[in-house]
Amino acid sequence: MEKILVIGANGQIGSELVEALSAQHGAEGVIASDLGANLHRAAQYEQLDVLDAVRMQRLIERHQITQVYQLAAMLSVTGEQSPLKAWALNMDGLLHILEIARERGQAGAPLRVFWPSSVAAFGPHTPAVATPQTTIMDPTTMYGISKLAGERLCEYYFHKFDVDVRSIRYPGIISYKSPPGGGTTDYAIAIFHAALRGDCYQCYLGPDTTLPMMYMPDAIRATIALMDAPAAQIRVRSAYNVAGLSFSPSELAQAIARVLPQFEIRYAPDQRQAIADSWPHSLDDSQARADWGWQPQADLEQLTADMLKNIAAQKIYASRVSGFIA
Ligand code: AKB
Repeated sequence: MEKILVIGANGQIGSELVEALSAQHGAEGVIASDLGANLHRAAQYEQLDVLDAVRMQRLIERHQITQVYQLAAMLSVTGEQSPLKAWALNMDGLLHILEIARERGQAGAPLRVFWPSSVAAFGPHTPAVATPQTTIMDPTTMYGISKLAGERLCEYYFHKFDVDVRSIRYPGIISYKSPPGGGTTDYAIAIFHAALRGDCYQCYLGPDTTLPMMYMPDAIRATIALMDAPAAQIRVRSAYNVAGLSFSPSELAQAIARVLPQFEIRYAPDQRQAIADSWPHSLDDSQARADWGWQPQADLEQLTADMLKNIAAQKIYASRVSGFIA
């Protein structure tokens, strides 16, 4: 039986991953962990600072963990506010778990590791359309630099120490359950909340800034499918491109306006524009499709309808909108 530890369980992806893994393995098979309190009422929860390697190791031994999802990280915008902290958190968090996995593997108790990379690992010289799996990577943010370095570490630990580590280059993830934390793609969530409040949304990216995005159910499916795939099928040990959908703020605004015709958007690009401009518009994910059967499901219309319905059902944001039925 698998025993799974999710580090960063209070975050946007972590909270939904714990739910999905508990549905698959039973709540007794999944331990959520994060810095503070058990925000999402996980059935099993341990406080853990990803920088505390000793506690991490004890916890993994005590619970006889077989799989770890190490999701704790600082994203692109907050990373630029504190670059050295972003480097320390993103790199040491990964190194600690890779070292523990190396030691456990050598002791005959192998640990499978998931670590998230990002489209932020690409840069201005990367081909922007249908970005290939293997290409130029020259990230300009500390977050992106840490993701590229992390990818190299994952491949290194796989080849050198046989650590079964797997990774995805996440696009911007869109979800309604938990807020994102300091990314460049966060506008694609905030816009729905503004629309349901009846506010004109002031977008910090220009109207034509196309970025790769993914709806959370697709992101969770991709993550678990990659971790469940037989090791022999995983031919990429840095990180896989996975595409969901690609759209610009104006295309998303038009999709929202098809449901809420009174919705308005205004554009006031700020320093986040430069980050977005250095990232791809779309990804070629043929390797993930071939190796472990990746197939995205959500399209822009579905995503828009689902986001509006679910955020409205939370009631907090829907009060000033008339004519929208959740
Ligand atoms: C961010 O915007 O920083 C993240 C990412 C694309 O990794 N959502």
